[in-house]
Amino acid sequence: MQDGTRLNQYLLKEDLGRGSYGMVKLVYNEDDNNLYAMKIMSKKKLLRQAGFARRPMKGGKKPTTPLDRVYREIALLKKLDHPNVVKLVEVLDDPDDDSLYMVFELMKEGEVLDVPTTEPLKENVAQRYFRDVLLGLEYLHYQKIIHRDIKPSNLLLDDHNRVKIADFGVSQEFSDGDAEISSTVGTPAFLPPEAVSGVNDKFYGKPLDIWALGITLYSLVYGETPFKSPHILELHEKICNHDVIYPSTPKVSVECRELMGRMLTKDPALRITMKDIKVHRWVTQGGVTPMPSETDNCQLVTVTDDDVRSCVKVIPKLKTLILVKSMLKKHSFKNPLTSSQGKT
Ligand code: 8R4
Repeated sequence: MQDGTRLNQYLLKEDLGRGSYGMVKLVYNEDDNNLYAMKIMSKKKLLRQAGFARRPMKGGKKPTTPLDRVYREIALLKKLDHPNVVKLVEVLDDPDDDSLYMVFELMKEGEVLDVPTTEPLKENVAQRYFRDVLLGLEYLHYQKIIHRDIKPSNLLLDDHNRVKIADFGVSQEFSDGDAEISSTVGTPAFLPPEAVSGVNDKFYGKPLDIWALGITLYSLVYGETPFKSPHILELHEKICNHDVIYPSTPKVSVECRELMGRMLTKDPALRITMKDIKVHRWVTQGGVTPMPSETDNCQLVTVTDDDVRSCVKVIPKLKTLILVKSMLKKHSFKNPLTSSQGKT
């Protein structure tokens, strides 16, 4: 084993990528002889940035410490069970150490598309992926979770060419109706006008995810985001005031452009909703392939105090943790899974 670092039954291998709140490594589970993806996070950082597990608590049972909130959120993530949401298998925690380890099913093919690219997806492939993301996102919204960072690099492919949503690092739970969001986290080029204009101190979460989904679809079919600038204020200005330009190449159908236009509607109140995207003619191929209903796609997950208590596996103090940390400093962002298959 090149690194030789171990955490319980997991042998730590190459880096896979970096998400919003920590890095993700390829690991080998000696108990079941399978590969997994392990996200390594710092509890301190989670608490300091307070971007994880912000749950608006309206009366009722309130968690005692901020760390309780983190664990409650982990308990929820662990209970999520949907074919288009990356499955969290196990969480390891050393109470005396700052690191928290989340073990996910491995998505062997990695990110759906590395944007920008000169080789965007064919429209029919983008459509298949988009339908997967729609179902995953509908499920998250149904669980009252706003993802807040939908983008191609957070959409992962498994070996059956199915897309699953990853990186809940900045996700937010909301209580009723829709979340009112105030801070701006997420990726600048994927943020909607209401989040960057500076005139609103509150905006809704679902339309924010829908806008990001629109930028994502645009990126999948054109290979780049519609609004670009190296200067953040200029980027914001474009997002708020510029029309979306649809290049003449690659050729994209009017149906697809029309859908993108409705997701990229500047006014969040006029933006298309999940319900209407699901029956849009580009998504259903004019009614030929309808989407499953919300009822068929979603089942509400509830989190009990017992879930919170049992969601993490407590691991004993390990000298190897020091090694893991030193490994965190040297990262390569290549996909060792596909690059080892002889591609150059
Ligand atoms: C991430 C789960 C991935 C996974 C993009 C997170 C992010 C890391 C960069 C998304 C993940 N199988 C996060 C879990 C959590 O919250 O930051 O299963 C996986 C994951 C990543 C890969 C595979 C993967 C493989 C190759 C290249 C890139 C990512």
